[in-house]
Amino acid sequence: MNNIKACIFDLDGVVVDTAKYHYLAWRRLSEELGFVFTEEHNERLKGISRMDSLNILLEVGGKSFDEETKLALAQRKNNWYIEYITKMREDETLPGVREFLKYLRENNIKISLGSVSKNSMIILNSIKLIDCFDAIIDGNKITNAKPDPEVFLKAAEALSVKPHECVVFEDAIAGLKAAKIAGMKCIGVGSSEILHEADKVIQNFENLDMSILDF
Ligand code: B16
Ligand code: MG
Repeated sequence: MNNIKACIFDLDGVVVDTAKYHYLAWRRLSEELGFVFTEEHNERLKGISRMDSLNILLEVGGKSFDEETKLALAQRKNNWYIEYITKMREDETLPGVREFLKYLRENNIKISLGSVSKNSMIILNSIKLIDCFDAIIDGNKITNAKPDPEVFLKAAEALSVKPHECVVFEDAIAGLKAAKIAGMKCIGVGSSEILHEADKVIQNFENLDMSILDF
């Protein structure tokens, strides 16, 4: 038995693999600016806010711009990104996620999204997953990106549960840190070598049962 009452899900890299679309859009921007941005560079952007991502991209390309230009560049990237994510389909939901969300609800576990993405509603709409969440906390509702715990604390508040009653599912180190600072358990989704700060690590959501919430 445990005292877990809620699960909070990161979006990009946990529910869907949007990293490839972020990459396509950032690469398009780098090409316009005249330099190469590789998939390896893109790894550095996972879980990081849009403007922080742009700053890393510009550092890779050795470019600097004033704030106004940077906002316009980020907007340009985002417009391309939105083109891609509006075309996403239900079968792009990562393996086992849809079934696990349904299973949690059947077992009276509350469910929230906890993402820094400002595009989360577009994505959840495309993959038809909005109804699976009791609360949705995303980049439009927070002022501080991960590793600040704000996004997860707001999710707990929205679900009327205490932080120590929550488990966070995360694919990024910044997200694991945020969960820990929030006083929550966290389960890494991906490689245990990279996500060693997590309480547990899973490869995907297939064949999970309630024992995953035992700590
Ligand atoms: P947007 P998450 C994060 O989402 C992504 O991992 C990160 O790569 C992205 O830059 C960030 O959202 C902002 O996204 O530009 O759509 O607002 O992992 O917290 O769900
Ligand atoms: Mg993520």
